[in-house]
This record gives sequence, structure tokens and C-alpha cells, in this order.
Amino acid sequence: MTHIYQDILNSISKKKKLLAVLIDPDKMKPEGLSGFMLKVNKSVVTHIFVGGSTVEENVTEKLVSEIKNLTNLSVILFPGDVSQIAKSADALLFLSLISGRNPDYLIGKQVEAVSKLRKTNLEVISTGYVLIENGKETAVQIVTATRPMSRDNIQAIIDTAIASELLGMKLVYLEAGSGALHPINEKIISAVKKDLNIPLIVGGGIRNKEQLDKAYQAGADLVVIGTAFEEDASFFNELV
Ligand code: 1GP
Repeated sequence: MTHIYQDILNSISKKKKLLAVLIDPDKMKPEGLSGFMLKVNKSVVTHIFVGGSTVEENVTEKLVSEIKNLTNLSVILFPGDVSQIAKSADALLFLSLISGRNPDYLIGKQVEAVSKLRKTNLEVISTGYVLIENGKETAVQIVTATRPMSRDNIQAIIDTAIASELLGMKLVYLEAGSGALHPINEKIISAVKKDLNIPLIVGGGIRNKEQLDKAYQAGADLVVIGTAFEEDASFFNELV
């Protein structure tokens, strides 16, 4: 069993900011993986997240084991569905979509996952997943049939994040959605961070160093970037 959560806490206590690259099994071409991973290994990326909203059965397991052969970084599942549980990964974000009111994504899928998790050694990290509107409809919203939270109602976002901490969750993930028009704004990040005592992940729509730095300055402990790396791998060099 890994100690990824403890390592995240240790990094935060040393004021080290963390960066995850998100690899979507539905989008990553097998022939492009080794070149992509070379760039990841040379970059400032600290974690690899694997997951997507619509991924075919069995694709994730194969991809994760190939990734593990190509890097020493921790691979953390960020699953859109139970079928994306892969035993060769190191850890799993056990997500509950607490911004929505769809029981399937609050607790149904989690119950379904347990029999699969029993057959793995994955470190399971419970995570309150908060989807916030970003200017366009996102895949998460469509697949989960939930509405994102309004970015204007910051108090409701804070209360949702704190509720997940009070429920005993270990991380909060503020999500604008993959390819979001507007990343989560600094006002929201800093307001949530001020009241929260567990690590804060921020992702969705971050496409340049300035946006990344703003997220860190506002209080994100770990930032997740997918699309910007997928579309232009030279983005890795920008982040030195
Ligand atoms: C999506 O937060 C992640 O779940 C990353 O989003 O692809 O927009 O970087 P991007």
C-alpha cells in the first residue's frame, strides 16, 4: 500500500505545490504514450491522474500498466466510472459528486465499486468533488446528469466543501470541467481554502503558467491539467 495521501500532506507542510497531469484513456493514443511520458518525466509534474468521463471497458487497466512501466511518478485513478478501477495504479480518488444531487454519483457508484476494490491494493482517498460552472457545458455535467454550482454563489461552494470535510473526506476537488472556458477563479479558491482544513485540488481549463500560478497563489495545493498538455506537449517546457 502506498502513502500518497500522507505524502501530499507532507508536501503541503513544506509549502511545496503539486501538479498532476491528467491522462484520459479515451484520448491518449497508445503510440503517443512513450513520447508523452518522456516529457512528463522531465517536467515539474508530481503526479499522474488517469481517468475520463467516457472510457471503454478494460482500456484503463492496460494504459495504467503501460504508464507504470514508463515512470516512477505515482499514478492515481480519477475515475469517471467503476469500470476505470485499475489494479496496477497506486491510488484511487474515491469521488463523490457533492455539488450534484444524483444519488448514483453521490453513493451508488461507490457501493458498486467496493467488490472491485477488494481485489486491489489501491490506496483509496475519499474526495469531495465539486463541479462549478465555467461558461460551457462539460462532459461531467452531461454524463452525471447534474448541474454545476453557480460560480457567483461562493458561500454555497464553501459550505459544500466544508460539508465534505465534516463527513470525513480527505480531499476537496474544485472542478471547472475538462476544457473549461474559465478555470475556477481565485476568489472561489481562496474563499474555500480559508475555511478548509484538508488539501485542495483545483482543475479544469488551466492552459497557461499565469493561470496555474494564480491557482497556487489563491490556495490550490494540487492543480490538475489535462487538455493543455494533450493539445501541446511543449506546454511542459513552459512550466519550469
Ligand atoms: C478535468 O480538471 C481536469 O477533470 C483537467 O481539466 O483538461 O481542462 O485541464 P483540463
